[in-house]
Amino acid sequence: NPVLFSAESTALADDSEFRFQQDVLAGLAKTPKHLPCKYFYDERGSKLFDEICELDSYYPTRTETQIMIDNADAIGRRIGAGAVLVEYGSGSSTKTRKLLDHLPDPTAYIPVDISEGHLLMTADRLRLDYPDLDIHPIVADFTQGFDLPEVYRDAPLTVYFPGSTIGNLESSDAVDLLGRIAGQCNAQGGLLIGVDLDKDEQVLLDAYDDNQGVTAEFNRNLLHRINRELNANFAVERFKHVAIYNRGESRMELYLESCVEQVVVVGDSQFAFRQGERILTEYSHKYNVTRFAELALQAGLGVDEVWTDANGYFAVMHFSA
Ligand code: AVI
Repeated sequence: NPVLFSAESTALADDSEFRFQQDVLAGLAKTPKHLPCKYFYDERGSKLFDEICELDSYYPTRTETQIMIDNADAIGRRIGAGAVLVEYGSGSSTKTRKLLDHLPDPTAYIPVDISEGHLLMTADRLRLDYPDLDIHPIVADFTQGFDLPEVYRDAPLTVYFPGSTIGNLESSDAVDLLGRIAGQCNAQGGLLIGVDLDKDEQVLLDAYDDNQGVTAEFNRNLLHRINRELNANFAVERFKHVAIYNRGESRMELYLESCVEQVVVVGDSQFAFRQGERILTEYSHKYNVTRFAELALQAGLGVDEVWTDANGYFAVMHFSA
């Protein structure tokens, strides 16, 4: 079970605060301005994201969940007996329970998440419900790489990466991350990943610009976070949420658009905005099964099996290294 030393946790927190500051200052100094989407997820951002997942118009969560339910036995057989399951960006591990329930005699579950409080609370709950399973949480930013416990080196290791978070990375970063995953899962293991598929533009626009304004609030929350944590003075109501579909790149793009000409102070720095100038806050790439399999192949992962829904909105794919 986990041994989390507070000194290590403090170092991680200091390091991540410093990175946040550096990334924000560098991103706002770029032309066009850009803020990394991984910073959406402070406490309020994570809650807003959970609300997005409940919206009728946000199809990915319920579609992926249904694919997992409909194919639970086949997925369990594919992963096989005695698995060590490592989940990237585990959050509250809701989808994972369904998977764990269908795995034959799993050895361990290793949830990996950047948000320590959430992760440890979830791990405690899981220990109560799965007393025979070794639950070993790791506080880490999986995009930066992390070490797995040595004890599981020879067990069949499956990386579980649901939610289509891979789509939030640019393709070269996605190949790098998939390459690191290929290095983690051994010959008996593999990767089980959720991939959002390209589809009708209106379905995408409704999902990323919902009529209740939850996604708009989720996007703008990044500015509230910067104000609070980096001593900034964004007038948040002077930025509007913009979601566009870039057909050439098969991706949704989220922006915060300045409604007026204005100057914003972040710590000791100042940033000028023209009226209508946008900050890019997120890409959400939409693949097709063949294109994603080709991307994974560049990282040394070969596709074994694919499960999709009747509309072809989403795919759950299994790969081996
Ligand atoms: C986490 N990620 C897969 C979500 C997505 O759909 O790209 C984040 C999100 N952005 C706006 N709505 C949801």
